Amino acid sequence: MALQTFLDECDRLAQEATQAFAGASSPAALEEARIEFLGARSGRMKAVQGLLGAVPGPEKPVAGKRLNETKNAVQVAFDQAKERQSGDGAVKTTESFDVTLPGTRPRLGKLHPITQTIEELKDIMGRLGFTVAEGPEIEDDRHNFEGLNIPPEHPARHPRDNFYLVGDESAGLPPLLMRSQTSTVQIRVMESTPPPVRIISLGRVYRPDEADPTHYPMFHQMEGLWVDQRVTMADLKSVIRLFAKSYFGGEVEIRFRPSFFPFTEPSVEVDYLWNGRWIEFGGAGMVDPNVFRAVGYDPEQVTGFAFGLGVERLCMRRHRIADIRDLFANDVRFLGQF
Ligand code: FA5
Repeated sequence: MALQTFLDECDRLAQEATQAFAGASSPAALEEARIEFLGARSGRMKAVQGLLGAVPGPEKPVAGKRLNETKNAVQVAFDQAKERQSGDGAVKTTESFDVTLPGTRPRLGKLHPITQTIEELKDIMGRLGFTVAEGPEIEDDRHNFEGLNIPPEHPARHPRDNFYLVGDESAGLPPLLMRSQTSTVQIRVMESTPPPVRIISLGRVYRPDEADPTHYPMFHQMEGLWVDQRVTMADLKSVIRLFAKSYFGGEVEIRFRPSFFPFTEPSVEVDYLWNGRWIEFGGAGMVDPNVFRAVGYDPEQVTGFAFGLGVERLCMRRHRIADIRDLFANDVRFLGQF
């Protein structure tokens, strides 16, 4: 091999390796380039080194010297690239940049409007003396139905209205379901706490409802329960009114309508007025004596009220959101507005 060819080969290698190392944008890319040029077995440096034997004897010293220079240059280029990537290189780099150019603004994340609403509800109810209780989203028959005075033949248990999970009674596995209401937490709290209790519980509930502007198959409820001696329907109405006034700022009109729930007697539904329409945002009532008996409370000693409000419906009215589905479409252009 002619000396000149060998020297050209060395120069080309040095140039290409330097470019490759400088252009490697990640540690992985740099490592790939290192293997290509400096790999001990089949790196290109190794290949050029192998050509040295083909240079005629008298010209070998010149060729060998150039080979060493090339090795050094490639190694230095690699070391510099490595240092630049390890971070502290950023300080030492001599590259200049324009500090007056506008930077890339990081986009600030926000809490989901439902999360914001939940925080606010806890705050308002906290001021009314209610503490927060929690319960599981996967529930059993006792807490979702039986303890709530919903007997086995009651239509509220129908599979069309509930998301049941597969259970196998023959194997001793009781049927479970995604809770259809937060009233389950009333039972859990009263089972484990003697009266008086004054709690709220906020969380997800699940129903096979068709999605439309005011319904979604997963939504949130705020449950409230106040049990003590001589708690009355007047207390229930006062608390709901105080709550609505505090949350909506007094501008909202609400009404109570007689209704029925197996776990309260008497029962009401609560509506707010919006765009000339009454929209139901919750159910409530005086705790049924059967519920007290199921948890071991004496209905001769205590009375209480309970309510369950739809968190989405509260959030929608406050922010004038016309369609509940917008809350769950995960479009940041929409969610970023709140
Ligand atoms: C209940 O779930 C009762 N557990 C409420 C209750 C608690 C009554 C304690 C008495 C004592 P209801 O099924 O009406 O009631 O639901 C309550 C609220 O949840 C409704 O008023 C509505 O605001 C909201 N809601 C119901 N279904 C949906 C749905 N598919 N999507 C969004 N919100 C819903």
